[in-house]
Amino acid sequence: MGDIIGFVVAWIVVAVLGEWGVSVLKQHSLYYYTITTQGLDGENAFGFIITLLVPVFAFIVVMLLYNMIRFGSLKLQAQRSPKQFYNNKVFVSVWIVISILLNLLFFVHPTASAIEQMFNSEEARYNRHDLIVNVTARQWQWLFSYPQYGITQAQDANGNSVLYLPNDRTIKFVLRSYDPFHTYDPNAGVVHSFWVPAFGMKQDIIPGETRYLYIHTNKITSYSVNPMVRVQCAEVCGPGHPFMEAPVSVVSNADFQAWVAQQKKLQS
Ligand SMILES: [Cu+2]
Repeated sequence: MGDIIGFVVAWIVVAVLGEWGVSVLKQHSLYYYTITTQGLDGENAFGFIITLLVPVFAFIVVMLLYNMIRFGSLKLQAQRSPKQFYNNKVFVSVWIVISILLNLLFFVHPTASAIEQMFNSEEARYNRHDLIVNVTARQWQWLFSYPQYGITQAQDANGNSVLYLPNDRTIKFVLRSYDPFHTYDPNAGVVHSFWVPAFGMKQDIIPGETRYLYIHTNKITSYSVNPMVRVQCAEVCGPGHPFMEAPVSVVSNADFQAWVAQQKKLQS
């Protein structure tokens, strides 16, 4: 009985310390940096799972350490032999029932509820007010065009590709892999992956296919504020792969309109 009380006390102490650690982590953002509502959903789902699993993890680790220290064989030989048993039906039953319930819970939430949220964001496809950004991935460069604004290739003063987005807006990325500068076969593309770490989302780009990624921006920020705010290819696509990146800026709507006007001048 004394061992059970000792173990339970140790378990509670470690679990409470663990939960405190998780809450500190949450305050400092579990992901590196999140700038979309979708990224925030992912962060919340991760927070939900980790909060529930800390006591489970603490139980296993404390059980292991407690048994090693308390019932270590060297110590036992010198002292006494405790009552041996090979099966504790109550313990095994409770363990199995809790495991099944936790798995069922995680299947329903956050997994199934996240799928429903993804379907909801797909409905943005029918929303004409969303900002459309056409993304072309080539070896080794990202090209961005804004068909609603007549911008064929967004670039900075030095001619490098840049991605500008207005804050608090749903954006539909249309993703394709081909090479407009490849003279003999523009469709001889390879697999790339469109990844902005701060979006909390990623989508592979397959030659010959058109894929989509929907995000809703929720923070004014840029690559100079945090390096996670950049497009980075996340699928090995040749020697230039690590350098296949482009800076991202999320700006206010007024700043976005000013940028559009400036880009239009650059295009002509
Ligand atoms: Cu690539």
